[in-house]
Amino acid sequence: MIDLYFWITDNGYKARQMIEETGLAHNLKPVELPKREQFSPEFMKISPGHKIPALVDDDGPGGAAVTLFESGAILKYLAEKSGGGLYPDDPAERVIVDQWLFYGSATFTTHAQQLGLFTLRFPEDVPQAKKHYADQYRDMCGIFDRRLADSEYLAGDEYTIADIAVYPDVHVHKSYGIGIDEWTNLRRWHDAIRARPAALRAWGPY
Ligand SMILES: N[C@@H](CCC(=O)N[C@@H](CS)C(=O)NCC(=O)O)C(=O)O
Repeated sequence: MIDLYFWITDNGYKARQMIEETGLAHNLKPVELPKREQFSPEFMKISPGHKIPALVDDDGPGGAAVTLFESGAILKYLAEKSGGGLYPDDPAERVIVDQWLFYGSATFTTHAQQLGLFTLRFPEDVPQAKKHYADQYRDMCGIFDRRLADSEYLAGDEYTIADIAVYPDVHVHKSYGIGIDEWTNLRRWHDAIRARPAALRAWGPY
């Protein structure tokens, strides 16, 4: 059984959306960040950087228990464990998935989080920072839109873990004060993912 350590944040939803897609049996373990539960010694044995998402699988590779943090690593792990097709076997297709997966995890979400920080949580109004990160976010929406003009999903014709790595920070665009209707391909991609049964379950009650 998999224990998935989660909170209602962009990275948390990536892992939850993925595990819903796979259908793998799991326990959802909320880690309430506002209560600083991520700093508990028990949780930090699993995620030493005190970040969700994380997981513990008592039936990991070779049958041994495994602990794992970092959303991108979790998406790859769950895809390979489930064999459900969200991460292709073909090496040529994998490099495309990896490219957009890492772009989503390392570049897009990292900037979107800073936009969220300065828009929603920072105690002072810092207009330059808000503008800088809003410009970055909009630039990346344009990058996704141009990619999605040529391809149904980010890595090609099929929905993959690369899409799951990007979707949450597009889905919460309104909370960042940004509309996405001007990017028609991104809007089409977003609405198709939003309608997936696994996504509806993942963004529902926990
Ligand atoms: N690169 C990491 C980022 C994870 C991350 O930023 N997690 C945030 C919530 S979205 C967190 O747990 N923050 C709590 C903390 O840093 O104490 C990933 O992709 O999993």
